[in-house]
Amino acid sequence: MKLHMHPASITSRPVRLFIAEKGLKVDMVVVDLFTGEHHQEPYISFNPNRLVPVLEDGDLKLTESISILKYLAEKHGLPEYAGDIRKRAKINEIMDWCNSNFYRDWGYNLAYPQLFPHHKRQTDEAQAKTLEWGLERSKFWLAVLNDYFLAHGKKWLTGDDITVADYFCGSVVALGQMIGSDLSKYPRVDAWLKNVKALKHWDEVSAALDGFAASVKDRPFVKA
Ligand SMILES: N[C@@H](CCC(=O)N[C@@H](CS)C(=O)NCC(=O)O)C(=O)O
Repeated sequence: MKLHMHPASITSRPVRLFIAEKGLKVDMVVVDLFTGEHHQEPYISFNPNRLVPVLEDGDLKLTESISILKYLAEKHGLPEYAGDIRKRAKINEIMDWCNSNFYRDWGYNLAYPQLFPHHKRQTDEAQAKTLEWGLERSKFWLAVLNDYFLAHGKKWLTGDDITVADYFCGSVVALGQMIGSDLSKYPRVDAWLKNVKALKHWDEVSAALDGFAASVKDRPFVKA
């Protein structure tokens, strides 16, 4: 198996972390996002989305980090994507929530327009309005995560056991650190994220992202 990824990619991180934590045998292939390798052949024929990660397992090719996480867990019979349909339904629910509701505002309307030139809006006014919207909606979603999904007071998102949902959502929520967000106003989110970050391979898998965060830490970000 091969994972086409970049070490500073938010959506590659949960897959790389899962592979490392579970000791899976997957070869890493770096796609250099900084030189635009993903916008050139042969990559654009390989993945017309021009995004990472992509998993290759023989003639199976999978885009989408969530699909990859679930496939890896199922292929190896791992409990992180459990067999019971009710438990699985809750894992699916929080991953869908995180990828659609939360990430859209937290990543694409708040963090990314400030971090990446190709996400920046074309006028100052459009940029300011996007960030204002992204900030308000992100605060709303963080409160939902804190007061609803994590109201059970357990260690992981769906209960006492870690699942692929913690891997995916943990990486997405941790993106806030790039713009200096302070999650202490959301104590259950803060405590849960600390559990994710305490995973043995978190630091090593996050090294490139931490380096990027350090390089932008003095910028004046709009942040939650
Ligand atoms: N929904 C996709 C999103 C993948 C994605 O956005 N990848 C980013 C890295 S985090 C990327 O490849 N960006 C390249 C670019 O924006 O040019 C997934 O979860 O795998």
